[in-house]
Amino acid sequence: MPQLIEKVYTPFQKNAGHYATTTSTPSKFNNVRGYTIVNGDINSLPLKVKNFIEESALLCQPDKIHICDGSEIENEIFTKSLLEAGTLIPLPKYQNCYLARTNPADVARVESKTFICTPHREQAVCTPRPGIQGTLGHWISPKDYDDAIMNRFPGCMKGRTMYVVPFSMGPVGSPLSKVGIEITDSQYVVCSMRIMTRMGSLVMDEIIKNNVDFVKCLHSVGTPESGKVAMESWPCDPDRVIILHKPENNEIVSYGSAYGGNAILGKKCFALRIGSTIAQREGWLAEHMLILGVTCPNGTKKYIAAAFPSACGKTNLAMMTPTLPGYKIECVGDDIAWMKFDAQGQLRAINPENGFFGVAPGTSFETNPNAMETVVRDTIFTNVAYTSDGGVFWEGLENTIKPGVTITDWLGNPWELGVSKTPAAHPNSRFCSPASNCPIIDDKWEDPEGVPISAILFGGRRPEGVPLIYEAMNWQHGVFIGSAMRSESTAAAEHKGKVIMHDPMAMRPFFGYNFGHYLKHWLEMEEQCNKLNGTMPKVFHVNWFRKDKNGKFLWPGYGENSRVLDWILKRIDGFDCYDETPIGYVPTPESLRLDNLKSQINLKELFSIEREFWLKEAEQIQTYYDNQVGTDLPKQIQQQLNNLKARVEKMQ
Ligand code: OXD
Ligand code: MN
Repeated sequence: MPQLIEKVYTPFQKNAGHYATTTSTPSKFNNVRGYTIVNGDINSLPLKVKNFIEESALLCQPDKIHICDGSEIENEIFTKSLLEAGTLIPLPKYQNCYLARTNPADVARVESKTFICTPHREQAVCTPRPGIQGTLGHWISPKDYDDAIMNRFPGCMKGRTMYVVPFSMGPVGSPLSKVGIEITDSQYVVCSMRIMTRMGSLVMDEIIKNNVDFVKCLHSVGTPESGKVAMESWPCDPDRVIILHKPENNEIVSYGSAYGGNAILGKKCFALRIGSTIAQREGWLAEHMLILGVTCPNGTKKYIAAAFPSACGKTNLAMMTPTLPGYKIECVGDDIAWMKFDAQGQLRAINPENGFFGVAPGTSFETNPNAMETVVRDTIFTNVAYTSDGGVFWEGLENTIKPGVTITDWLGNPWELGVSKTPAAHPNSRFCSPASNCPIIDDKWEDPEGVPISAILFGGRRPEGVPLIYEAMNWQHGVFIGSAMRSESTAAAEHKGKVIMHDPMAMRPFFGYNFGHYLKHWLEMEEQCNKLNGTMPKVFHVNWFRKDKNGKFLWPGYGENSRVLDWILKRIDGFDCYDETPIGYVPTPESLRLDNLKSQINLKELFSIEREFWLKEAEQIQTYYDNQVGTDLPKQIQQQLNNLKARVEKMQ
């Protein structure tokens, strides 16, 4: 935030007569408070916390301040008031579940309005080729950052309560965890943060006891310039949304949206954008990855992390019901992994989140029964449809609708199965559920030491050319594969249509610093591991989404992906069950278990590696690097691409 004591004053003076504080002396802002503390004791808080609250209050001018304790009773009070305001609709078919419907202009992350602020542009983003629009994040100068705040925040919480939410990303007290304080004027956000993070007095006590630094997160749903909110039950200011990050101050400022990653600031803003900058400084990795544990029939268990772009099946993989007999999958997390080497050089991961914020459409008893079991308790659904029997509905749940039950779509209109032409649920509608409700949550999911990671998977939606699985030849090759990831766009962000987009490491919307520097950091992890005499995890690329010429998926996916995990486990154990190809190692035909598969698999097509396709792919990766990364590209990554080109050129 700008240095409030001095800077808040300027616009306040400009707007003389408009703001109550105009004539007050800002350095004595205790005099100009004008708010009541309705919960918590601000004077018992460490000075840095108190300052953050008071500066935010001075800027936003709420009527009341509520310091959240995270208790059950507090949550009940907020839920009741959200029900009264019409923000939440009860779902009596389930236990303690509610539906929120947003302003239709506030339905997804807004990447185009998400910025990283650093003194110099090249610290935050790569320098694209002249005339080319950069796609690896947006930089904002410190001055524009301050201006953006001062143009939006002064007085934005007038008439509202400002909630102070202390939260921990990761189990409270774990050496891998970090804490934050989110200040927000949305009870919906508070309730969501309570599900998605460890939140409340426990965390404030940790800040007080250990004097730990916290990430400052300021959020307001905003007040449109006209002063009129379009939808009382979902105030927001979509025209002026802005999501700001200032890594050098460990600071996040978000205005205008109450939706998901824009507002639940522990998630993308903290755990990924600010998290990746802290990780770079401290020598670890903050990644857009699920974490799962897989136990094979002989009882050995391995943990795997996997990076797929938003809405590409991370939650489904993390909660998979394996079809291969004797296998068991347990879920540690479905979206974010923080990974660090321990003293023995073993990479260990925690899931910094406490809940799932999963994409609802497509989730069903067939595709993800564990998620379905998770969401029927303690869940806030957003922008799904609801049913006259008090339940929810979305695309994929057609066979759950009993005769006579009617459906209301996410916009509140009657919706008829097989008749209505628009989707019942918004394609980016979500469930927000506690991870502890997941029937297959791993018993080590809250282990403060994290779980040992044996393999990292990269993947995306690639309808053409990319085989079901291939293994990187070494760490550098693996980092290259991650950097060259591409995937069909989805509804998780504001992109239009289905285009194959570059989404390096599945992190394109989430880098907190220059992508070239990020790759360098990834490459350096190997050195760190070697110094500790550890073993690097193996790296793989998977693609469940390859289609045949008629547009039909070549691989059944979901539980059948356990067959792919089985091969990965064999490779982790050092079995020599691969064939070398120009793009990496693929399973020998007999090593990928296809026994008892219900459908016939065209293995040849599923694993075909076409010279023309890969020449073109290599060319497109080169263009991408040249256009987007430029001189920031580490030379080892360019070398990996040269090697790929040379190997593909030699193909018959
Ligand atoms: C998410 C996303 O919400 O990636 O997890 O968009
Ligand atoms: Mn995600």
